[in-house]
Amino acid sequence: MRQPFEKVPTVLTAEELINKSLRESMEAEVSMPQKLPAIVKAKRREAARIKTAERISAGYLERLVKSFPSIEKVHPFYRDVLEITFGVANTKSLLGRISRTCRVIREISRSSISSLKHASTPGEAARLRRVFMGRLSSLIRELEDDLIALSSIREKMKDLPAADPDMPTVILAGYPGVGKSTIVRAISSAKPEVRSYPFTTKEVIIGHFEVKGKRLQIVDTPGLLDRPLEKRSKTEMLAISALSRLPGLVAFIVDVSESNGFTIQDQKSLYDDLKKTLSAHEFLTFFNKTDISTPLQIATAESIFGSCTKMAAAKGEGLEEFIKGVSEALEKIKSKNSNSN
Ligand SMILES: Nc1nc2c(ncn2[C@@H]2O[C@H](COP(=O)(O)OP(=O)(O)OP(=O)(O)O)[C@@H](O)[C@H]2O)c(=O)[nH]1
Ligand SMILES: [Mg+2]
Repeated sequence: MRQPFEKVPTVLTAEELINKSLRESMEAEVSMPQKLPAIVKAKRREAARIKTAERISAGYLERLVKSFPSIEKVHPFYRDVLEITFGVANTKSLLGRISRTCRVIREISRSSISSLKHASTPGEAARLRRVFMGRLSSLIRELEDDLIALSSIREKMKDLPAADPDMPTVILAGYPGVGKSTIVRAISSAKPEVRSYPFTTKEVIIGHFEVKGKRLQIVDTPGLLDRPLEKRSKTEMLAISALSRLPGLVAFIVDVSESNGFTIQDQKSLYDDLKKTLSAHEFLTFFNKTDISTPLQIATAESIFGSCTKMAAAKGEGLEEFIKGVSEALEKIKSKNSNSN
């Protein structure tokens, strides 16, 4: 699974970067003929220390900025999540500040090395190097908050729930207790993964299954697509917006037996509500718990939702039809998308 934020290395704190730069600069080795005058040796030694500190600090910061995925190019799902967690504009200006600092470090290194040429004593050469290290340290220290923020962005982004936004995805929806988790467990080839959104404590459950050699992804988000719109908080809406970036369809599960405490009419209201929220997605409805539903309940569900695939997920009934239904619908969506491209 490719994840654009995987390549971002561990972000050092400002102090760690300063210490690393200073330590390695003092260990810089320069080989010089023994007979050189002391002042020449001092100048070469101090120049090597300055260059090493520049290479370690600016080099590290440049790599950090470069390793960050291009915000314009990442999948919109990741861009949405970045917008929610830290803000795309904030992230861009933070990366811009780090890049600017790199340029300033390179500049002051150059000018310190050229001042070294005029040093007349080893003591003066050492003083110039110390002045450089002081300026370098304060430049890096100014990035302290940016580095902390970048570290937290990295932590959140590299462990996102939607493992693969390019994989055809079935997003499960329906009131609590309708049997969504039962379906994920029953059709997933392995134990479904459980992750949390970086901005809420809500868990996202991702399962994978295979149809004719093709891997499909099934996503269950307890507590997210199971309530009417007006009861949701802003972050929940943003989570739904991120979710809506996943390519695929919504499988709406109805508990026809009404044993979850919601009438079929309640469930239809939720369905209508979600259709408005996820307006770009195709919806496919499934009737679950038909093993404990009365003929009247089934007839009512059919009069409200039309004819739908009947399941009894807990007993393993209707799972084949579920898989067939969603994979055919996903195929249709795919060919429609490739025709419109
Ligand atoms: N009789 C019957 N019970 C079922 C069926 N499918 C699920 N159940 C039961 O219904 C209960 C709720 O199922 P879940 O799969 O946890 O429902 P859910 O939609 O994931 O619920 P939340 O996670 O709370 O949103 C469990 O006790 C299941 O065993 C079914 O087809 N028939
Ligand atoms: Mg569940």
